Amino acid sequence: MIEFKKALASLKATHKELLTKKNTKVAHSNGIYDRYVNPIVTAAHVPIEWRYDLNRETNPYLMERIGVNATLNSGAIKWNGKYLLVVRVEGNDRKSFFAIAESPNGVDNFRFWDEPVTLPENDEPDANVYDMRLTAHEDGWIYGVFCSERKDPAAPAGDLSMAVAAAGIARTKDLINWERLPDLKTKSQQRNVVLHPEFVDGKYALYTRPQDGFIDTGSGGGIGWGLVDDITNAEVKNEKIINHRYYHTIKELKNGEGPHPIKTAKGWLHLAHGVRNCAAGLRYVLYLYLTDLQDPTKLIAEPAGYFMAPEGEERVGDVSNVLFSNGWIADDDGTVFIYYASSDTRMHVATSTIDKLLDYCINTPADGFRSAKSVETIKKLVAKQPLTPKGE
Ligand code: M1P
Repeated sequence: MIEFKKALASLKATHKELLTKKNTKVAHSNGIYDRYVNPIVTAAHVPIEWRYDLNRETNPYLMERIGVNATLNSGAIKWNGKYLLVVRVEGNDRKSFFAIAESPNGVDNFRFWDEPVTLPENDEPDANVYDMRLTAHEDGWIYGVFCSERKDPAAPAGDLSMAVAAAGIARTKDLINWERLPDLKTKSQQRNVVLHPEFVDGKYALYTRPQDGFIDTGSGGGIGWGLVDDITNAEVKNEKIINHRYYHTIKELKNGEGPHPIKTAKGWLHLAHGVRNCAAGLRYVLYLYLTDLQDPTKLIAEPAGYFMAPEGEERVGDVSNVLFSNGWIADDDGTVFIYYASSDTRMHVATSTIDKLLDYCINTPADGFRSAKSVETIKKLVAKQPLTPKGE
């Protein structure tokens, strides 16, 4: 009996210590953004009430009854002055679900709300749901667009891994009660679908990612764009590729829109992920691009290469060598909180400002697609350096 009491006290104390741990910026910055020392949401942050039966009669050994494997790819929104993440929580059973974690300052003290999100199902239930992007749309609703995965009905008998990915759509006014709308209809499978926050030509606009199969984007070409008349019965009939993939770049294999773009004075600022293949497997990095304010499909600027790539402990996890982001928050003072997951395992934050991100986007050289061009770009930079007086 004393053992149970001691174990429970220790469990609670350890959890509290983790939740209240202060986060600080990493000393070194590249001038573009600041990383933070601690991950902000991990499996260990998940409430102990979701994992343990705390009743001594029914759980005398204080065993964990429901394990959590990872907390990753989270949508984000500023809500009533708080920084909210709609976290993809993945159980030991490999099922993901959504849960809201809230912080007073955006960089630490994230706490989950009392219960996970109850997401209504459609007629054809989802096997797995993940990677929700939140959009406070000008129509007054907050939309959550996410991946809904189901077993492929065309899978040959005995194949238990073939799946079909579609964009699920739900909306809410309070982030507690969610209305499920029909999944997006498009010509192909979809993942990484994101709702643009404004109407365009009086229609809802979606960033898409057409793909040939569940994993393979194949002829998909890149990040797409499509307009929808009725979000309660959403169908994209025509998709236009607005951010292309190219040979020998960080996104040659596939790419996908991150959170919805931020509206700035100089254009729509986009965060996306790019994927390439190598001997160690797929490598996911983050990149930025800028599109025209009047025509969000028109590319204005795109720096060469990645904006952020996995570093240090970020490199290792369930699916190693992955950075993925589907949430960021732009504060009124221009601070941008970039929420990203590392290696499909844990959540982190990096901070920057709108001004810095625009400067990065506009003034970082674009990809020349050849080694010789990269050398040319460096030589141009060297040639324009201010002369250094001898002795300095
Ligand atoms: O494992 C890395 C990521 O793989 C998928 O992303 P994409 O569709 O771009 O390949 C998603 O399953 C994502 O959740 C995951 O983080």
